[in-house]
Order: sequence, then structure tokens, then C-alpha cells
Amino acid sequence: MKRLDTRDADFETAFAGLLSGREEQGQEVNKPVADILASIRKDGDSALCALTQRFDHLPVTPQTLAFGPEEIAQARAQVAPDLLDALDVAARRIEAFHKAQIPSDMRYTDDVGMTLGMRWIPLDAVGLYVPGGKAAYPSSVLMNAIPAKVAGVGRLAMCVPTPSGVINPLVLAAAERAGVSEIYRVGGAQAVGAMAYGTATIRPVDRIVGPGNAYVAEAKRQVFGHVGIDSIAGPSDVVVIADSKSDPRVIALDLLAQAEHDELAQATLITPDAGFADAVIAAVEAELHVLSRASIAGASWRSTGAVLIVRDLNEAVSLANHLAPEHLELMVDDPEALFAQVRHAGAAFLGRFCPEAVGDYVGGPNHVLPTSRTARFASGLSVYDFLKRTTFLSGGPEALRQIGPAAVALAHAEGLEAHALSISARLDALDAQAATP
Ligand code: HSO
Ligand code: ZN
Repeated sequence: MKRLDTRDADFETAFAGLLSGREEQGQEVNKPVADILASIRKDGDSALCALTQRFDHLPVTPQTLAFGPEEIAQARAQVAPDLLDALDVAARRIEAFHKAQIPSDMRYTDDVGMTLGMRWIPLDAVGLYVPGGKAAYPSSVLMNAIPAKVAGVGRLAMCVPTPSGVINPLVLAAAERAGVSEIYRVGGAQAVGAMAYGTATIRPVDRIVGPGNAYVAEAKRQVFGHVGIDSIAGPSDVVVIADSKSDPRVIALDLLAQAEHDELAQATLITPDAGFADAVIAAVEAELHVLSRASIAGASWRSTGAVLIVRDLNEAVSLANHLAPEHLELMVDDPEALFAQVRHAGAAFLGRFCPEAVGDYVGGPNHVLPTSRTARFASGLSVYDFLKRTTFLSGGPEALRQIGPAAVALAHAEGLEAHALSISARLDALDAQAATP
């Protein structure tokens, strides 16, 4: 953990180090991933089944790749009723927020009498990747699938590895609740390849979303262009701006909630009060003795944790803007005033009773957010990721008479004769018609 004070002589250098540590670091898996994708393209289902046997130790055939309706019902029956209720609370709130995001079409008629506009159209098919093992979050299934459903995507296919056949019932229940129409027990780069290129069993999709390990991330990079992808997620991070009226233990827990995600997760406290900073640091250490994921959280806190002591809250926001965090907590009396100055953050959490963990599960806004400082130019997952736009132009002879000649001039200047003629031929016809008595 780094404890820095903006009044220290070497603050700028130390802060620059903090920033550069947050850029994305990739693992070199280009070649094995390219090989897997090539074999899926060439051999389809048989490659997919062989790779699933090899990596997940799961014997599958094309007939058993998909989960059947009874299996999904069985999985749901294994989940405690109060957990299904909790899933429903989350799902309803995520649905409501994303419904409110649906944009309106645009249409207007201008001064030359042309009607112009833009129509939003949902993607036909989306593939959702869900990792197996420790990073399989049912909440992320909701966060990825619900916006797609709300956008009006017709077909939502999901791939989730089940190493040695071990399934996660809550993941399947979440997928069912979110309206996923097909679920396949495959993972890794081979799953991404199957969704991108299609096999006899898994029809291809148009966009692939969802988190995954280095192989999945690289596979998404390699299939990008053939299909759309969401952004590639780096380690999760939070910046907490807190004043000394906050409870140090509560703020420590907010930092640890991020740190427990993985060893590379980054938790940063920014506060104007040095005494409060030290109280939070002590509280983090105390909690690390009792947390179940203390080894992960402790590794994260020790390697990437940071505490920045600033002159005032304005300076706090300015540093937060530089860090462009995935999550920004404003644990102060007047969070709105600070929020007005925020320029770069994936999601903001305003007020002492609104921690990020609420947003991770049941807030409503998406928890799939830009990491590794990409909040400088990117946003969290939303219905827009599952919609595309078709623009349109509609006009008659009058409009063509008015604006056509300018296009003809530009077409000539670009040396594109057919372009020019496509317009002038119509203008000539209009002139001829007008000349006919
Ligand atoms: N904080 C994570 C999302 C998550 N938290 C899932 C708990 N489960 C990235 O925004
Ligand atoms: Zn989280």
C-alpha cells in the first residue's frame, strides 16, 4: 500500500507511478488462442467437444453441449428460495434502469424539405460468456443479459464452462431469470470461437460480451471485427473519496470489497484528513484478520492499495479524475457538489449509505464498467451496446434541386463521375419534365 500526501515534494512522481501501474497489462497468449480459433473454424462441434474434454475434463457430444430445460429447472430447484428472491430484486431493478435508457428514434424535416433521421435497431443475436470457477458471478449474468433483453435482442446464447461437470446452479438460475434462451457447457477461447464463427450446434452471434480469463479476452480480441465485442475488462478498481466524518471501518470495508475481487484489484482512498487516513489503514489491517478472502484482499491491498492525503475535497476530485476509476465513491456530506466536478469515472456512488457493493448487485445501473483508466473515453455496459442505428434520408425533387448541385460539384472534384451522373441525370430529367409544356 502506498500512502502519499499531495504536499510531499515527490508526490507528482509517485502519483505518476500509480497512474502507469493502472494501464492494461495483457498476457501473451496470442498463438494458442489463434490455434484454438482456427480449429473451431475448421472442425466446428468436433473441435469444440475435443477441446472441452481436454481443458474441462468433460466428455461432451454435440447432443449434450446445451443444457436442457429439465437441467435448468433442476438447478433452480437447488437454489434457496430467499436467494431466488434476491436474484429477482436485482433483476427487476436492473431491468427498470435499462428500460429507462432506451433511446428514442430521431426524425425531422429540414428547410429544403428533406426528412432525415435515425432508427435504433436491436442486434439479432448476442453471445454471453460466463467464466467458471471463482469469477463466476451470477450478478454479472444479470448485468450482461438483461440490457440485451431490454434492448430487444431476439436470441441470447450463453457459454459457461463446467470443469469436470461441476455446475453453478445460481448462474443457471440467473441466466433463466434474465431470459437467456440457450446455455452451453463450454468455456475458454473455444467457446468464444464457437459463438463468433458458429458450429453445427451453436449458431453464430453478432456480438460477444462478458468477462473471462486471459484466453477468453484474447479470443474476443481476435474475433473482433467478425463480431462485435464489449470492452476487455482489466482488474477491477475503486476510488473512495471520504471525509473524516465517515466511519473508518466502513470505508476500510469499501476498499476491501474491491480488494477481495482479485490480487490485482486496486483500491484507493482519497481524504483531506491524515488522521482519518491512518485510522482507515489500521481498520483495513484489522479486517484483514477476519475476512474469508483475506489472502486475496491482502495481496491486492499490499501491492496496489493507495491512500492519498489531499489539501481539500476539490483536490480529491481532481486526482480522482486523473485516476479515471471504474468506481468512484463520494462519502461526504454534499456528494452532489463533488459529483458535478467528476469528469472520468465508470460509475459514481453518492452518499455515505450508498456503497459500491449496493451497485454491484441491486442498484440498477450496470456493474460492467470501464477498467484500467478507460473511463477517460469509455462507459459501462448499457442497452446501447445491444442496439445499432440506421440513419435515413428521404427527399423528393424539390430537395434534390436544392442540394443536388453541391453534391455534383464535390463528386467531380473527387473524380467520381458516376456519383456526379447519378445526381445530374435525375436533375436533367426534372429539368426536361419542367420544360415539357
Ligand atoms: N465489482 C465488480 C462486480 C461484482 N461485484 C460482481 C460483485 N460481484 C466489477 O464492477
Ligand atoms: Zn464487486
